Amino acid sequence: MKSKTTAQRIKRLEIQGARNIARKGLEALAFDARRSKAKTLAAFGKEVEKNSALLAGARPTEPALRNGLALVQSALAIESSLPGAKEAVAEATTQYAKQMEEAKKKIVQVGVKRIRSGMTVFTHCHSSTVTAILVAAWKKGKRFDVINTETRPRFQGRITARELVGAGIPVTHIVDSAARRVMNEADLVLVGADAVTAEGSLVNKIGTSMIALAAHEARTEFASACETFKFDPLTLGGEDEPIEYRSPKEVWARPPRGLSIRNPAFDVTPPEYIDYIITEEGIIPPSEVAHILRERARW
Ligand code: RUB
Repeated sequence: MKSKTTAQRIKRLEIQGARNIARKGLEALAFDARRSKAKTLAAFGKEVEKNSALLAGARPTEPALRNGLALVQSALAIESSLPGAKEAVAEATTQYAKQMEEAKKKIVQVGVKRIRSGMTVFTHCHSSTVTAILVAAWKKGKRFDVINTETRPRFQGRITARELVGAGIPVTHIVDSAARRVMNEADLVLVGADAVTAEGSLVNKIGTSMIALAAHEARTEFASACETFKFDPLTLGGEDEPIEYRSPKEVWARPPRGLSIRNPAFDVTPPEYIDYIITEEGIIPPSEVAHILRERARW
């Protein structure tokens, strides 16, 4: 699919979740690069740059996609011929997709070990990484319950509920504001991540930080399952993770005139509320994020 169409689908949440956004975004970039009619290396470079900007701009809180696009740009930068450049885009996008897939497999292996029979896992929104861990744990014979939020205003929790129920896992669905009410029943809060900052803060679906607070108060373990390519190198350089604000229409389609509505898509959970992050490099504390980002910056 073309970059323009893919960017629109990402904006509309027809493609949602950080992994899917990164995967589909890079596939679109590679698709356009393959079909490019550019006659010179410079023209081709401009096309890739324009498509990258279009895809990256679709949703601002997505370092997994941004990191992949940056990888393509650096692969392109060392090419001196048009065929070489085309090859470089194909190679870099395939490589990144492969790395994402391998990382997910390792996260699932590690994550499954954190799920014990008899426990109740609380999750929020729809994270393909979290559902993969839960489904794999269930397939291994672990028997546990899940509580999941509906996730206003776009109800991504219904995608999670459908996937887990489909796998045979018992799921109790709650409205977001019931999180504190049921927190004492949960043994582990497991959520995904859109971004993790250098100071170890988790940027995830709006409501995550409130759930983390409730978990902290109830002494319920709080963890995120997150590939290290969601760590944002820009935050190491001092930048804040941008938070996407979406259309007020998602909250209230026909509000009374004069009402102001805010619709932030993500919020920030500080490191003190996060017990650990499940990554492809194993379980790490939030304080480890800066080390990993610094190692990457050295490459
Ligand atoms: C989805 C969301 C997910 C992360 C991780 O938000 O917050 O928890 O993206 O997902 P949205 P994954 O629906 O607004 O994209 O583990 O699949 O990368």
